[in-house]
Amino acid sequence: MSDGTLEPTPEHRFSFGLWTVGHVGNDPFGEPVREPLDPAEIVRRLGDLGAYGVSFHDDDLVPHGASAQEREAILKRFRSALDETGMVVSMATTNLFKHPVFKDGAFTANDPEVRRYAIAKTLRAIDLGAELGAPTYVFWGGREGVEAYAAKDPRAALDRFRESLDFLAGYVRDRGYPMRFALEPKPNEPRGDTFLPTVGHALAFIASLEHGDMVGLNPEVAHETMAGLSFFHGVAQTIWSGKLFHIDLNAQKIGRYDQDLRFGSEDLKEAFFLVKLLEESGYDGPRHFDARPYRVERGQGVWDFAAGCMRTYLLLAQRARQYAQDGEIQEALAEAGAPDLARPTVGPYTPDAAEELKRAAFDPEALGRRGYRNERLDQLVVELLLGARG
Ligand code: GLT
Ligand code: MN
Ligand code: MN
Repeated sequence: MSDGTLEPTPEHRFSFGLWTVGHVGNDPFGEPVREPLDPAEIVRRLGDLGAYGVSFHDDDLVPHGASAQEREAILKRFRSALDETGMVVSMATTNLFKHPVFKDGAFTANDPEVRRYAIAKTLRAIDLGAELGAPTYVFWGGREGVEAYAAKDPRAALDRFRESLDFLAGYVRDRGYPMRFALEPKPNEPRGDTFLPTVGHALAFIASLEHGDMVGLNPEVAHETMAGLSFFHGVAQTIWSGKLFHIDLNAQKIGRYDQDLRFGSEDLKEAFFLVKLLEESGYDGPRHFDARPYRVERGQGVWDFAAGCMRTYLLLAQRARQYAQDGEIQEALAEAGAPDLARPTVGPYTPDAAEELKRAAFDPEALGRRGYRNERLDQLVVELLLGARG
């Protein structure tokens, strides 16, 4: 919850993936433009900026192929950075997309041996996350998809996805780890089509899981926006379903590749309603930034980016408080009928209530003549965001 200051503090629960500020700027067309950063250094720099947590993929922290001694040395360095700064590990996940073994998918690869390897890698990564105290474990199915539709029956793919998650959730329960799972939908990229492409698909899928109560969502701004959907509405439905376990904040233009831009750098109005929702809903999880500095940045530019994500969030939270106290906005909301949507319409069904409703006298012509003055309401929101309301 934001407390009114524009200085990020651990109470604001801002966190960043190691792969975000640590991104070296490679893209499908270009080579890296920045040097890799040491995870311990990332923890220190983010701690200085007022963040409270970091997240990582297994391989971000312990590179693929590291020996047991190397693993120990890396973890020791990382832990001391956490201890020194008071930063926490807010989430952990598995890299199931980079290595060629996953080119046909991980949990939904056609080759059963690849699927078994993906589950084994995830079991080890869950142990690593648990060892470092991660309360949430994210599943982004980067390679869980297909280009050639004939190559995969999507129903069989969903069976295998479910089987894997049931198995892994069984493991977490059995081990007694205090950890929940959060699925991260994405419509496409790097696959032509991804399974569980949107918040809605993922919510429906969770209802089919054996341990569905410990599985929720990690929606990402960029991913729903790529699908042309309202992220604000997607998150609202996730909260309404009791499934907002984590969130990936960034920015995105509709119709582009996954841009992962600095939070609030595109579509400020959508970002405003998102922050207002998070702040007013009682969501107390991390405000996690899954974004990358522009490729033109080096050095200090990376930390400008990180500070910008947090500052924009706090500015929007400040605007949300102002919105609640603005008399004219509250009046416009009443004229739009916004508070009336919270009133039950007919209550629970009874035969008498149905009969009474059928007998009631309505005046649809009069109802149809009502104006809702949404133009005025929305203009007030725009003016609030532009700083024109005091
Ligand atoms: C990757 C992806 C993100 C996911 C990360 C977690 S990895 O950067 O683009 O959206 O959240 O696997
Ligand atoms: Mn993400
Ligand atoms: Mn993304």
